[in-house]
Amino acid sequence: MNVEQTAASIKDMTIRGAGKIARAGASALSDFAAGYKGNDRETFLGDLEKAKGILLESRPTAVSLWNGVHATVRGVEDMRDVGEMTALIQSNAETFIENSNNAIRFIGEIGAKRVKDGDVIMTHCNSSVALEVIKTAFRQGKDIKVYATESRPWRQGILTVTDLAKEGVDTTLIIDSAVRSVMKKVNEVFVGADTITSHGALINKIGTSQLALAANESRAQFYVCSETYKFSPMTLFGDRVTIEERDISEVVREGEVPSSVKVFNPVFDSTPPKYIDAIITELGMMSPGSVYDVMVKQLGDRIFQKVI
Ligand code: RI2
Repeated sequence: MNVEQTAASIKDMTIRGAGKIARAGASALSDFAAGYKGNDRETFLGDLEKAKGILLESRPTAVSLWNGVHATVRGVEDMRDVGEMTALIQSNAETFIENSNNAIRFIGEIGAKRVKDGDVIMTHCNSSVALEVIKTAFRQGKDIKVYATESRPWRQGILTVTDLAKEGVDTTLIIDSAVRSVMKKVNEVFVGADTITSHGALINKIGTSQLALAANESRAQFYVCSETYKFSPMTLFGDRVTIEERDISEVVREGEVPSSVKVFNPVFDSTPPKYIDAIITELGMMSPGSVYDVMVKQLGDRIFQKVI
């Protein structure tokens, strides 16, 4: 898929999930580089900038896309000619995608250790990383039960329960408003992440913060399963995370409510760090309070470069 097609598929959610959109962005830039015909360095850099812009405009909240795109173009400006630049982009993209896939596996192995035989788990929306934790625990022979939320309006919960059922996991679908009532039975909550801020707040699918509050109330553990490329460098410098709002047609059919009624359709919400027991990353389990240190270490000298 070319850059425009990839951006359109991310926007209309044919490609969705914070990790998947990051890998799709990297892959689109790799294809753009592989198929590039010209040999003027400045023209290439201008065209690359446009391609990055098209991808980054597709969805505003998940920093994974931003980090995937920037990891793919890292070092390009230091290259002498277009041949070197396109080769670097392809190799960066390959490395990013490989690391991203490995991270999911590591997180699965680390997170599964938090699951005990007989545990009841809740998850929200459709996170490939949270699902990897649950499936790894199940493959280890642990007897588990999973409650998965429907996740209106896109109902990604249907993907989640289908995936878990294929694996053979004892899975129950619940409507979003059943979260607090069901939480009484739950030992652990595993959710994914779209973005994690420098002070450890989680930005994830709308409704995630309700699971966190209900888990806190009933003393269930609340775990965030997140690769470190979902940590947002921009938040280090004070930027707020833009919460995507999608079309109201996702919530109501035309004419279903009086025209004077306003409909609000935010896609993500923010869970404060105090409700998060741990963030499970490819670097290990960490507290939300450790995110700042990890980000600064990972950025290294690049912290002095423009990341905003
Ligand atoms: P993985 C999804 O966003 C959900 O919010 C999910 O928790 C998050 O991405 C992380 O997904 P959307 O694309 O990277 O459905 O863990 O809006 O697959």
